Amino acid sequence: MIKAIIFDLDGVITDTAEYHYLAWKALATEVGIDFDETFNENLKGVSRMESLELILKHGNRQDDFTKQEKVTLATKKNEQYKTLIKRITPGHYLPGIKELLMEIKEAGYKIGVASASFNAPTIIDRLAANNYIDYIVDPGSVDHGKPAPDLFLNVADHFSVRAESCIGIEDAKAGIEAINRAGMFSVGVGTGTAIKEADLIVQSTSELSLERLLLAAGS
Ligand code: B16
Ligand code: MG
Repeated sequence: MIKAIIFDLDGVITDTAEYHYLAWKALATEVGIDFDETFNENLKGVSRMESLELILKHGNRQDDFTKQEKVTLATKKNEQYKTLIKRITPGHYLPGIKELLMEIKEAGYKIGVASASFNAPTIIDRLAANNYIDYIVDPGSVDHGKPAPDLFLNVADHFSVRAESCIGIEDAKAGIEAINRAGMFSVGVGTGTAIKEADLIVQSTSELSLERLLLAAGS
């Protein structure tokens, strides 16, 4: 029986991917690396430092910086990102998500957020979504990011529910793998092949409803 529904943030609750893209693009340009939106898909759901490594590798510059210099680069990207997310308002939910959160909350299920982002609490604040969300994982508190299952399992642990009693919703390949490895029912949002391993696939967040989720999960 389903007891908790766990949301990814970027690409599921709100569309911060564009802001990550703009901030990484600016940083990459500074170090002489170019990348497009197709490459950017690889960064979705991936942690800040791992994203930087992927970008440097893409530009064949992974050995050109010390660890400290890499931290400085990642911090610089994050400062730019933090400026961009100041634009987020309570009007910036992805289609149908606010209504879905309200529906789930009213029905008495637990709602968790399993995002790789250290900025998740700020974004949830800016959306004014705190009333719906019972728990946000601190990504610094788990050993491994997505595609490892840790972030999702941490939420189940917090709610004292079994993984089989959770539905996880994601937009990224790494995120779907994390949910599947956690042993939860996975829901993929999107049109590309990234989410093809999900148990249920929808093209847009507007197609999600509590009834559809529960039916698909057999609950
Ligand atoms: P931060 P999600 C992920 O969010 C983003 O998709 C990914 O692009 C980003 O690098 C990661 O959060 C870390 O974010 O730099 O803000 O800590 O999809 O897991 O909600
Ligand atoms: Mg995401």
